[in-house]
Amino acid sequence: MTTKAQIIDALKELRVLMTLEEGSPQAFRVRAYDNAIDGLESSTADVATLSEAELVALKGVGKSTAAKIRELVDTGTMKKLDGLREKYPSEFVSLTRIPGLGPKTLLMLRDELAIHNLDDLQAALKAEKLRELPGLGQKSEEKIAHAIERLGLHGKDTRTPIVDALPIARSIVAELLELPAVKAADYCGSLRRFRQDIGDIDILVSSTKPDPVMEHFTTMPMVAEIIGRGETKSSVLTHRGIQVDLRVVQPAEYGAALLYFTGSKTHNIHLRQLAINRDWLLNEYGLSDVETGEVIASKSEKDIYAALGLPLIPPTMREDTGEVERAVDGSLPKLVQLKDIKGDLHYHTDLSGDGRRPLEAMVEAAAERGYSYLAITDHGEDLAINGATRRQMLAQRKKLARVQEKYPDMRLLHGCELNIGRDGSVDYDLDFQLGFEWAVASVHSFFDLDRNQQTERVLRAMANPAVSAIGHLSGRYIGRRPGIELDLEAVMEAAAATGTAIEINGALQRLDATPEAIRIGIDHGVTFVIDTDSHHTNELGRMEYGVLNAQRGWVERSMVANAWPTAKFLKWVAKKRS
Ligand code: DGT
Ligand code: CA
Ligand code: CA
Ligand code: ZN
Repeated sequence: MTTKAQIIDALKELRVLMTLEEGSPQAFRVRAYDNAIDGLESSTADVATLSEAELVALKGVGKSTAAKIRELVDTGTMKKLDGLREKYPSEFVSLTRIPGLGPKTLLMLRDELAIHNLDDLQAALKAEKLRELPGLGQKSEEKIAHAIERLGLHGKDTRTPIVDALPIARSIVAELLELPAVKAADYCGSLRRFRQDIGDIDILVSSTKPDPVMEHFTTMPMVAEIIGRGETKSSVLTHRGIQVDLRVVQPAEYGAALLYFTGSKTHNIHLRQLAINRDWLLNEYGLSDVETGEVIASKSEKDIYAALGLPLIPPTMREDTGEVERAVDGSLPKLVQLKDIKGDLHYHTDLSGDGRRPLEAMVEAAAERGYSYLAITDHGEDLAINGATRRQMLAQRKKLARVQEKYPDMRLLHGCELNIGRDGSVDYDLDFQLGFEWAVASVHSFFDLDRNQQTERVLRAMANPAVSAIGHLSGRYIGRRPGIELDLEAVMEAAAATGTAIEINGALQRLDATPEAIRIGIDHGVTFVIDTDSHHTNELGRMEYGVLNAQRGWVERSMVANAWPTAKFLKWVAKKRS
């Protein structure tokens, strides 16, 4: 049984390995996988059941990729992929995440200095070996060492960015749920708490027959190595080097196990203390009376919290940073929910060089989600290759007015994603900027400026009346590109003072602003917007991730501008622009 998610996952892995093989992400064969992944993601067909000819008929899928997909579905493996995995082990591949290490450089490091993993690289940096190679110098050594530091990569403890872990966990859970022996399955641990990076994936299954579950789990095609296999507990390592732990528990204990394995450890310890205060015991099997051994609650998390006199604390809050105290005194924040969101305000069409679908299709997709309003924000002209000229923007504005007639229930705003320049100025001139009805301004360049300079440019952008929100605040890619450094106290204070919203970006590889930044923003009374930064109709689902990240920062509905009704939202938007 091969799912669409597994096929896409295999192609994504092939894509990364082919980048090494070909020496460039722009190589023809790499681009071919990009197009195929895009085609499969856009298709609504059950791709695992398609013939080779039917696969080729999908947009972007070529003959050789179609053959590989059939090979995976029919045999459970792809020879090409297996060969490349042998050639490039996962600990070597993971070095591609470090900025400054392109495929060509990495292969040179391997051939010239025998660098096969992070430990080797760090030893070579320490011995100042890189500077002896062509194209590298002392500067590159410093840059790479700084990136390793900022990304928090430390040998074996390297954490996996959520964007890599979540699809794997969801596909394993979906697969296990298909087994007749499985009553319920969830991923838990740090992933369920929606941390930006995870140590390992924890999967929990409810079943009275653990045997077939273990068998299935340890023989999945993604498994590279079985670390341990027991009756109710197993651990495996995937081909990409991610550890996955599985636990099978009895249905009656599922809630207690879910609570326990979701953690965090410190949250659990705090709850256990509340239990002890009542002469109860809380563990992975349930909440029970110490003296009689009688089980007080164990079936669901809600039951256990309720028995302790608490409302259900959302997984995103369970870090023991004050949530238990707030629950105890009845003042747990009412976190924003996906269903509260009424529109998207960072949204691209193919007018942006990196946009993938036309205006009509992008608007249609937003209407299907039932949004009350939507801002189109293609890139401003300063963004190399991807930006739109004044003429193009004005033409789009006319076109949008016509599209608006078809959607009486959704207010369309003509907006722009402005680029924050080195000095904090943005594209076009103020008159033209104010001609838009909404603008998100983002940092897309000069990532290396120091903290003062970065803070200054963002402050200057926020002082601009045409800037409604600051997009992806740090400009980071989790685990790959460290963000810009900012004086967050100063930024949030200015955001509140100028009435500029701070964006919470749902792109899973970004998840900006960070929960820490959000909490500082809340202290200053900042207004937030939660956006998807969609470039394709298949990216609207990111709103869920934006909401979960907002929850990690304890954001309530009232603080989110795009959770407000249309009239209130429009009034707020107009206020700063007037
Ligand atoms: P990670 O994997 O490093 O991103 O973080 P977690 O939170 O997923 O931690 P992990 O995988 O070691 O364990 C999963 C959960 O199991 C953890 O969040 C809480 C629970 N847990 C593990 N060990 C202990 C423990 O010694 N005491 C308690 N109370 N809970 C534990
Ligand atoms: Ca974990
Ligand atoms: Ca674990
Ligand atoms: Zn954007």
